[in-house]
Amino acid sequence: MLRLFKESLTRRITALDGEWYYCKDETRTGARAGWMKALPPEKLPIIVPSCWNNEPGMIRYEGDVWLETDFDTQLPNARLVFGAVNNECDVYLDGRLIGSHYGGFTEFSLVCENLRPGMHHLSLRTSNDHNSVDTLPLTGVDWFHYGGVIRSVEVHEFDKAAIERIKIEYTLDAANTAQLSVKVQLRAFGTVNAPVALSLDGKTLAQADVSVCGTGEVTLHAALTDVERWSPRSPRLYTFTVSFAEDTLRERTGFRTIEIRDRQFLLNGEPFTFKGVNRHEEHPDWGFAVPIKLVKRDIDIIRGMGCNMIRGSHYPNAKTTLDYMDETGMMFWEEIPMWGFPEEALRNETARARGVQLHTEMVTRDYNHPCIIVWGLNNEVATNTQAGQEVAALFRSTLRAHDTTRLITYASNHPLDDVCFAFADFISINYYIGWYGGPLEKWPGFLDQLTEYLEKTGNGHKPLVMSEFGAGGVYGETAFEDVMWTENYQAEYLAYTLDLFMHHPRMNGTIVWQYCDIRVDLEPRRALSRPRSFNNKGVVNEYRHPKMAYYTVKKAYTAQEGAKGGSTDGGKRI
Ligand code: ADA
Repeated sequence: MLRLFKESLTRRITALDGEWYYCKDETRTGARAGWMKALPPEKLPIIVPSCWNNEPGMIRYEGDVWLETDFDTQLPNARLVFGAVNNECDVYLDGRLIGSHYGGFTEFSLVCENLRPGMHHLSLRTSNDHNSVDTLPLTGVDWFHYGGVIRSVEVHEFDKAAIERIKIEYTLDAANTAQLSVKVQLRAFGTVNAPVALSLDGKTLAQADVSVCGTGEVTLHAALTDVERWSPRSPRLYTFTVSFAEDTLRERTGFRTIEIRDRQFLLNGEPFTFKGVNRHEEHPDWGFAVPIKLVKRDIDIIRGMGCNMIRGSHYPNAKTTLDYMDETGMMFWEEIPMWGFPEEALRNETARARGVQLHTEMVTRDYNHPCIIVWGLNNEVATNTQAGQEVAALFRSTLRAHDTTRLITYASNHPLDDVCFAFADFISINYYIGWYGGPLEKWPGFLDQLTEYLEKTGNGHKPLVMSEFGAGGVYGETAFEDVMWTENYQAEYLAYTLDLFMHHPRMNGTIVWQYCDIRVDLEPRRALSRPRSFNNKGVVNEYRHPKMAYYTVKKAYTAQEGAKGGSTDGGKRI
């Protein structure tokens, strides 16, 4: 999948990005009409990756859309890799169904064996349908249900051998020696007896002879001395190469530790606080299919604001986004799109299974990124219920089965009656006093109550983060009065809350809601609470033009004196 480094110097990889054709299937009769073989003449051109809702006349469309393209292969075997298709996808190759996938923000891929060399027809039935029962996300979220092939599609070709995945596990000691344990998943088309080798900068670190028939796995061990640690100040990355018969694959990581001690976050043993923003990977002209150039610009703007971390609200981001955060030393919180689930939906077995699937796909895809320091279980679900506890336990154990190193949390909007805090390594609270309820001055009293509740429930030893707080300001709207929807009220709100939280003895970080304005659903009932059908709490608008609030956040996050958030790192810019 398109990365910011070359994934393989030898493998034949063809990106299918470019012009495809699409056709709406409002009556869901495409399959019966044989659309997997060829779309009807009314088909229209579409650029992939993209969201079809950004095509003329398609903004309100929710339902099935078919897409098609052609590609050629030379080798007998291939893996079709889909960066993400929002939200459901059936894949047909040369008219035959070869697989399906659920979930709009994680990668999936399909193996195709014994392909004849030459042209092939790829056809997708996709759907952005949601309901209020068991879809992830449900209907009624506070963003827009764009559908489409939102990330790149690639064809990886193989002769006999394929490296499927490289998972780089390590321990790091005080003398900066990394003990590597590199798990390599392999596939052989037939039987392959060959060495698997791990190398760095052309030097072989470890090697093992394997015999693979079908799929196999091998773990290679090596020690790396004098490792330069990854940190926001110095985001050093190491690119490893694995070879297996004729296939090679590269994977990049950085070495660092992340832990909690004495109610503090420690990166490489150094205390730090979160200075973050929530970011939706969205733009009104491209939907979720944001160009890499825009991602880079977003992260540069966020860094320029003095942030050291981003919460990827509310779904896994593109791999290239993670690559760029790896390169720039931006820490990241990644989560799945389980948003606002009421108790009943949390009890739904299909929804739970989908949650487990998406967590597994997220952690499997992204394990090697040093930027990821936090996994988020979900956002604002009914964590004040028994069903909430069951889901938190299930998701936590799912993540822990794949990753024992990163911090786990979830964003709670039940600060004073949450019963799931035991499943979080640190406490994350979404709260909006001064916007949805009560005057700003109610914040200190609320923080006292929260501190008391955490003590009472046995969570007093855990770090505490404000994972969302913010106010809507319509770009360009100003007044002499501190009235809602003005840039000046938004800026005032953030100045007050950031000052309070960053000086609060119990607080370990702030994540402002939110980086940019985002499109929300177009239903009339939303219009009153969401002017322009946008969530206007961005500190920049949807075109990334700064509002007054941007300068407020920048001032708070770059101030070195006095504020806890700026100085618990001993003045160092972590
Ligand atoms: C919630 C939610 C966000 C957004 C925010 C708001 O906290 O997690 O996605 O909807 O509220 O703007 O109200």
